[in-house]
This record gives sequence, C-alpha cells and structure tokens, in this order.
Amino acid sequence: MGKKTHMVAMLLLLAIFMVACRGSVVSETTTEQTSETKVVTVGFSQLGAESDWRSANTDSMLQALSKENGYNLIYKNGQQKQANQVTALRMFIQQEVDYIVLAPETETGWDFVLQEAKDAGIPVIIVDRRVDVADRSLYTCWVGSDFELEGQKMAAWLHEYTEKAGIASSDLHIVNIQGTIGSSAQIGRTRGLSNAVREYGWDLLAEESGDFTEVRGREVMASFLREYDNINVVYCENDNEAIGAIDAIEAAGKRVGSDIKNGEIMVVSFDGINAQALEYLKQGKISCIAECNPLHGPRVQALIETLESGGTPEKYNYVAETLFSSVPEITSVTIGEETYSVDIVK
Ligand code: GYE
Repeated sequence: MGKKTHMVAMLLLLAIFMVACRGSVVSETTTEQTSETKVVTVGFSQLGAESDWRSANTDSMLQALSKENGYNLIYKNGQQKQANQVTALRMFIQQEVDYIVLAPETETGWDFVLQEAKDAGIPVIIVDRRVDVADRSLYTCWVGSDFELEGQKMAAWLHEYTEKAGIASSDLHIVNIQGTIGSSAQIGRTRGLSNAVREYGWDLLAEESGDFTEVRGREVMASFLREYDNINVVYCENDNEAIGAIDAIEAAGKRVGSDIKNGEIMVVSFDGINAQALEYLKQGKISCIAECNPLHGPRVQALIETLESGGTPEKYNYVAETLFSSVPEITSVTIGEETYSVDIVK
C-alpha cells in the first residue's frame, strides 16, 4: 500500500469513527429527551371528601394519573373550601405544571384564577361539576355527568310510579334533601325535581341542603319529620344523604319503602357507588337510584393524551348513566324523545 492510499484509508476510518460517535451521542440525547418529555406534570385540585362518590372519584384519578402511566401528579384536597382550591391552583401555576385538573366545589367564583392559568399558558381540564365563567375559553374542556338529566330521569320514574300505583299527583308529599348549594350536581338535580313539581302538581313540602353528607342528611330529615307529618317521598341528592335520612326515618318509628299507599316513606337518591346504599336498594329501603359515575380518571387521562398529541378534545364530554331500582314494575322512563331503561336490582 502506498503512503497516499494509506493516508486516505486512515482518513476514511477516522470519518467513519466520528460519524459513529456522533450517531451514538445524538441517539443518547434523543432518548433522554423522550424519556423527559414523557413525564407529564398535572396539578389536581379535588374539592373535598364529603361522600363515597368523592372517594371513588379521587381513587380513580390517582390511579389513572400515576407514575407508572407517565404522570407526576400533584394532588390537593380542598377540604370543602373554594378558597383552598384557589390557593392550590395558584400553587400549580407557580410550579409551572403542564396541566391543571379542577373538580370545583361550586360553579361561580373561578374567573380570576382561571384567567391566571390561561395567562400562564396552562390548559385547565374541569372534571365532575362545572364552572360558570363569562369566558369559556378559560378552560380547555370538561368531563362529567348531565345532572339535570339525572334529575329528570328520577322525576320521570316518580311520575311512572304514581301512574302505575294509581296515586293522584297532589297526594305526593315530597321533601328534597339537596346537595351543596351552588354545585352543579345540586343545581341540576334540584331543577329536575322543581320542573316536574310544576308540571305534575306534586306537593313539594320543603327543600334544604344536606351538603351531600350522611350526618347532614340525618339531621335535615329529622327536622323535616318534626315539621311535617305527611311526608311520603324523600328525594335525596346523593346516597350518603339517603343513608342518613333512612336512619332518621327509622329512629322516628316510621317505615321506609315503596308502598306509600300503606304508609311507607319512599326514599330515592343519586350516585349508586356506595355499598350500603346498594344494599338498601336491594332491600327496598331505597326505591330508585339515578346513577352518577365517578370513574373519571381514565377519561381525564384520555383528554390529556389527546392534547399531548396535538389534538383538540370535545369541549363537553358527557358520561352515559342509567337508573337502578328494586321496583320491578317500572322498566323504562321516557324523557322527550328518549327512552331510558331501568336496571332492576334483585
Ligand atoms: O353525586 C355526590 C358528591 O358532584 C356528582 O358530589 C358529584 C356529587 C355526587 O359528593 O355524592
């Protein structure tokens, strides 16, 4: 081999070596970058821990937005106070999280802090209850239930019941143990009942908040029973209140059940996640439950994944839900054009 050829061969080898080195450096950096961008930091502000529904909802969120699934989740429990939730959101903004997920206590009072999140360029996903803000671009999307439809379904079920049992509308004497006042779940469920009261001429004796808790459900029911002696339907805006209300009714020496013609007091409620309430449903102590599905974790995860891949999710994402009942005669209810089947529980 001549000197020149030798030099060329050496240069060639060097060039190959350098390319190989660069290749490996580049691919190393790329791997590092991908594994870094894979961790998505989410700040989740949960409103509190008032009910079994809420606990199931929190668990579902923590499971879906887990480390194993590629998330760094900062979870804050608002302890039933909007001020705590606002503080949590401000902290998430300070920490420059990638996404904020908010399960708001009540609908109003979010404009300022959501504007701050928007100014910081952080997308906000609302989960469960809604926010009532003048500018809807302050949040990216929402996922949850149609609470008014839940109320309408329950009212339609009660109407079917009176028809089948041959009970006059004016003989339905209802008390409503409402949820947390100003929360979407309360607003929608109360509205579903009020509209039916107007439409059918039912006797709505009283409405008072039981704050979605068992303790308040018991207290409110006990005071209703002291005030009225003709209550025959208790509309509880969640299962925990229903459990409390049943305690109060039985403690007052009265019977719960669907046979209101023979003096039983009918209890109906919302959620269908609480084991005790489902047991009461089987026993006939609760006559009907409008399902409210709390398992939003995977839904929120899917919304984040859509956003991460550059997509635009639907603004409003509704969850399909059913009615559960132990009264076998009513197998479906109709609202407008839609017919909803009732899952009969035995
Ligand atoms: O029905 C109740 C809870 O916002 C749908 O809040 C939720 C409601 C749920 O505490 O049990």
